[in-house]
Amino acid sequence: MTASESPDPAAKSNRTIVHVDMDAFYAAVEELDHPEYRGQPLIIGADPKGGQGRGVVSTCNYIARKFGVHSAQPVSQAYRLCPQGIFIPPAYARYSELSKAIMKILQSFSPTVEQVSIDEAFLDCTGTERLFGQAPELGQRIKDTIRAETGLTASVGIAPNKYIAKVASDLEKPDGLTICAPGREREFLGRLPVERLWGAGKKTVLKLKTCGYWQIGDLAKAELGEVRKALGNHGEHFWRLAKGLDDRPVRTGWRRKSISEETTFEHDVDDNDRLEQVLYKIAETLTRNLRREDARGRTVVLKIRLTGFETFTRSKTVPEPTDETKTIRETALQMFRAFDRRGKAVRLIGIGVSNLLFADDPDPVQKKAARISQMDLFGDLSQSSGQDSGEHSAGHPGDKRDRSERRRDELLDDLKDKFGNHIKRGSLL
Ligand code: DCP
Ligand code: MG
Repeated sequence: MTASESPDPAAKSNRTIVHVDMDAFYAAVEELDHPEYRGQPLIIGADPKGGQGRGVVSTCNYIARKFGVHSAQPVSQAYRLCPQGIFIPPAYARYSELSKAIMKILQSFSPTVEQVSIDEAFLDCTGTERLFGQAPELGQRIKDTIRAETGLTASVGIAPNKYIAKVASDLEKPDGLTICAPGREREFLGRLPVERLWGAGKKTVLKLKTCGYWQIGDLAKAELGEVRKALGNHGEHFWRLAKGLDDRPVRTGWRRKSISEETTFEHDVDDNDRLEQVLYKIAETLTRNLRREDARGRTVVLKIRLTGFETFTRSKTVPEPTDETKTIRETALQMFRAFDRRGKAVRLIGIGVSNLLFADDPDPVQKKAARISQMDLFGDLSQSSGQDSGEHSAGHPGDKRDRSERRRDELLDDLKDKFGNHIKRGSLL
């Protein structure tokens, strides 16, 4: 039994779950550091190059949103919608610094804080009434403390479970505070559109609407059998959410779920050799980042965006969690070679790795698996004599390759740390 399956006595009863999400986070940090940007449309993302830029928008302030600018939009489009906007590239180190400060503040309200992204976290504040007051007071205190200590505004949702708390924090952005009292879950969700079901993508939403479920309340009233017919295996999950039922505990110790690296080309690229070279480089950077975080992943994802912005992903799960450049590169290349571009050139290409496992994972099952992988690693190093240690081992041939590859990856990481990124894999071979 994994930790997430274990019975949690707090899960079923009246919990006080808080969801905090910072407003226009990257843009708000830039406004904080550069008061001259305030009051104007501010867009964080790749250089728009006077409308010829090829990257995407990370986020924008609420003034820019009025022009129709939003996250993940091509910067060229953002520029067309809002040419008078201020466009600036992201400064991740600063956002990360403030993110840490915010998470620290949240920990002063509860020991159970689950960070889910750079600007977002759940807190289980069950039983803190005597310390911080009832939900409205608690929410206001959290917002005020963040504001006082960082100068930034947060939106807060408070509800008996994670799903409703997350929906609530988004309803009155920016600077919102929205509360759903216990017992009012169905009423709270009832009139919201099915797009608000957590985890429902475009396909699920379309299926729901085709069956006549437009509002969450429509789904809550439906028979489970009907919902299963419409949505298959996921039916029950969404049906329970619609009824306001969500037992998931707040779990401490956030870990990223995936890691990725991508390149947008200045001009769309049609040449397969060039694309493979770029994938080669992306695999290098990505796996180096994986190793830096002591993480390994099982699922390799290839992302391709073609001329015209059509975007595709392909994924493949490898037998063992890995951080090995060669395995990840070859898996991505296989998917790339099998992908039919139908003659279209490539605008963006990237690789992601998900199903991540960390060496110091708190989950006992994962920890065990990670420890086994670590033993592999130490087995390799302890035999180190400047030769390919695989030759001394009694493992199957796959192990041999794995170990020499690992040695090569680590050597290259060290060289890059010392001499910079221009060190190339080829020079080692
Ligand atoms: N982000 C990004 N690319 C995306 C989405 C988000 O780089 N496609 C980054 C920039 C955001 C930050 O993550 O500032 C947090 O994401 P949110 O979805 O919470 O968006 P914001 O905080 O910017 O705005 P909101 O007020 O809607 O939460
Ligand atoms: Mg946010």
